[in-house]
Amino acid sequence: MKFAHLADTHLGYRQFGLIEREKDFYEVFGKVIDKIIEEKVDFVIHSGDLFENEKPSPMALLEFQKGLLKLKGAGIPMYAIAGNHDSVMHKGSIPPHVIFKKMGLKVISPINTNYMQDDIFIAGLPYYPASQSRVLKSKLVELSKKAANHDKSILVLHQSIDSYSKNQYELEIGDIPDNFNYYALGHIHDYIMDDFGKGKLIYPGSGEIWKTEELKDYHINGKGFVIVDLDESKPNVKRIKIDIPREFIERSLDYNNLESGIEGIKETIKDFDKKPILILRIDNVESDTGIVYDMIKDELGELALMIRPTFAMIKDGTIDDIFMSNASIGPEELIIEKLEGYGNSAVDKLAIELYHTLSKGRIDDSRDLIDQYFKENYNSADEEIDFKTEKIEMDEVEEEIEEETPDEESNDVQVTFKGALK
Ligand SMILES: [Mn+2]
Repeated sequence: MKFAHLADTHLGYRQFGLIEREKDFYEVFGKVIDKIIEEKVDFVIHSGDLFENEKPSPMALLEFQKGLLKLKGAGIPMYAIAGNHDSVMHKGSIPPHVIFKKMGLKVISPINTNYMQDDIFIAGLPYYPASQSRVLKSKLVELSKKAANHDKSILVLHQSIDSYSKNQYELEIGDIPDNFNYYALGHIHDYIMDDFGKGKLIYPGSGEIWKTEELKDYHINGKGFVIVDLDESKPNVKRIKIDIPREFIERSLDYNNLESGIEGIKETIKDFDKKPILILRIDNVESDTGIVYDMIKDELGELALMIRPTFAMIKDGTIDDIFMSNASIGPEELIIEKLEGYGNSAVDKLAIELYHTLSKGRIDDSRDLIDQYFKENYNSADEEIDFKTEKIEMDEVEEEIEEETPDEESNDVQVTFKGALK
């Protein structure tokens, strides 16, 4: 039994507000699907953040549909959970994954927590925020008990764990049940492979460079996914690297040698198939950064998709870092662009107001804005938001869809929580 494990594909992400970057993410996803089919796996697991957000654009939905139908055509089922990006915690909300159930996508959710793929028990849960980790932990205990009845089992989660993400995590490594054979994780965008429980714990990493902070790991591990063979006593994990469509070039330049520095970069990137993203640091800047930026843009603008320079100024003997992105895109514009098409002016307004208050460190004002927003839009003043209730409502919607359209092509045993109780 061989399966592919991928995560954090973030379809629909328009990095730097550039359509080219959105297409890069689609291109990588297409390559991953082709490679999966070539490898003749038995099934696929996606560990969350399939889409960049919970309301993907038609383009993002279509790109996923294309991949899913290709897999279906090759007889390869796909299992998926919702991540923090593609799930919502509002009342009555469902993740976009649900749209694809009729096309065979097997959504692992709080109600459909587990499936059987031949003799392999596949269980998982969508992303739970740190504030809900108590609920998450109790659900993990239940899944662990169920897994005990099977020889081979896989746990699918979209969470950070303290061992791999020191600063921010929802689970400690001790919270993870140790009786599964494979831990198919998502959320951390770097590639992580570890021994855990009865087998392996893997974060395959994101498919593309979602944040420039990922470059360090990218240069070591590349981007891609893994293929896992569960026939051995311990899972055999093979890392498959998938070339990303364009490179990110990081360089430091010295203001006093700017021309030769620029010339060097030109030489490096002039024959690239696709224009790279340039991340430049210019040290010892003595003049107006605008002049330096214009000079870089004049020389390299045609060869690069995006130039992101940082300037280290010489000012009164001290060095002062200034970040300057493309002048046409400021944070406020990015927020507006990001929210475009959501059709929710109340959220737009809140986001912009929060940007203004938070960037000025006005924490109390920000809190008031949020409280006011929730009071107006979701709850009466004295009613607490109950995540659990919302989840149940979400499950009911999912179940309704299932009942209306029994999946006749699928022979998988679907044990739901409610079914198991009965
Ligand atoms: Mn992600």
